[in-house]
Amino acid sequence: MNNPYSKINRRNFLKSAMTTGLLLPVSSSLLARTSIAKRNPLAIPTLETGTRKANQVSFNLKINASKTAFFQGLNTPTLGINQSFLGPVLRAKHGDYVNINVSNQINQISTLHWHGMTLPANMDGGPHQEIKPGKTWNSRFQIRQGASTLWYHSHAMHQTGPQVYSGLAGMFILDDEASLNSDLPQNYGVDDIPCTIQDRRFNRDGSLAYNTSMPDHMMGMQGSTMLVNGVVDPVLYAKSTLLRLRLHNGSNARTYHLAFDDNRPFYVIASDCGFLSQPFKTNQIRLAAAERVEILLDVSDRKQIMLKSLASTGNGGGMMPMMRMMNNSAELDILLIDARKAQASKHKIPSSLPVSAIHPDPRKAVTNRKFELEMGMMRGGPMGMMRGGANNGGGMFRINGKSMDKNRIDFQVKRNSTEIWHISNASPMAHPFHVHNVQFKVLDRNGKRPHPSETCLKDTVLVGPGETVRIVMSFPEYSDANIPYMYHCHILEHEDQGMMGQFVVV
Ligand SMILES: [Cu+2]
Repeated sequence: MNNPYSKINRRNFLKSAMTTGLLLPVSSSLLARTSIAKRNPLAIPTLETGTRKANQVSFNLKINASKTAFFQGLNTPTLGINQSFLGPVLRAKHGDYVNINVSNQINQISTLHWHGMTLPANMDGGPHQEIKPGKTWNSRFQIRQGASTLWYHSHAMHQTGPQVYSGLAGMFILDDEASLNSDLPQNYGVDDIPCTIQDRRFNRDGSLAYNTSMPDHMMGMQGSTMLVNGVVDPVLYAKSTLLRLRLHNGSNARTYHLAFDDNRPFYVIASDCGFLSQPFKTNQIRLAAAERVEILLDVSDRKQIMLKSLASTGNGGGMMPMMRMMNNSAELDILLIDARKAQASKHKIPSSLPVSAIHPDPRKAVTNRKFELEMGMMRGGPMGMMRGGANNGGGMFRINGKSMDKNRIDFQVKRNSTEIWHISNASPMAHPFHVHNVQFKVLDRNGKRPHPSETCLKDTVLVGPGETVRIVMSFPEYSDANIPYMYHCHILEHEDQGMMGQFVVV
């Protein structure tokens, strides 16, 4: 994607680079908002539905290194999948047998993980399915879950953060009969818009800055230049007065507090792995790294509105002042929506939504497991972070006292069984906890009911400092005593530094 739309000149770029290069975050709202004439049309990713024979669908993906012109006159070295930055939107249907060839054309080991997908462990694309340079990996599985907005990304051991940051990610949309027959907007790129939201930091030469300071390692990599689908300062020229936005937080670390600048309400219809039971009306939603929500947005007043991330008092609150200061929680402009020429939509906000899969039943749980998320500074004070190194097999980022070890299976679960996991956060910042292969239901947060937007099936849940979140999940029928699935923090720098573990299903 050599962005042909880029109208950002060097001066605007330097403005951006200056704000992003400073240690202390500067709110983009302090700067003059980029005028609409200088904004870049939102790119709609290529929709890749593969080569189909009945319900057999084949995809060919190439991981490659290239350059992307985020800013006019500056070429940024990037990684991409079938394009220079990010990848196409893959799309398949419940019941399909997908066959995906992933060829690695970069000079480092990589993987592609199908985030949110139920599938055999050897097809998952985690750290154990590494693809060496020049090699091709074949992943085959049947889509056995319902309509949802999933995604895919690199999951290479210790390299997930830099590889995703450079561009190895894309959206994976699943359909089912109920969603296809529903009255929801579903005209791709017209009234059904994929939005992969990412923050980046650029150096003056246009290259991406990555992990340049201690806060980057500690808080995860954040930047104050916002991209949607790889476009800086994007504008979506709405074609319809009712938009379905698939909002995907593809950022390495940042949690967004999404709202529109006129505070208008919108309707959450789905989260990570399926639909809510009914649309949930709100004017603000929190979206942690790796989470997705689908919203319906009424723009029939044909105005220009800005999707923003509101300033927050930290990544979940309760942080120590030093960490709160380092956490970039400034207000950010994300996507301008210009609805002045929108055509009247034939859709309306529905009263009910397509029924998705059966939710796991906590009464059937046979096992309770406890997970404690820890960061180094909790033991031995802040200098513990600086020392790094191992203690009890643990580095600075741990789950239950241990850092990830590819050669250690942390536990076994039984196929077709139901378990309740208690995830506690003993660190001073929030962590988005992700489990491979399952869709779970959030039972409670410190004993309180979850937010209405979290009441559908999910694969990632944010756990705030001092919080215990209980989730229930039923493990599918796939089993493999040797190849594990991962569970981990989806702040990719935390994952790379050890906040990850592995389980096998037997
Ligand atoms: Cu984390």
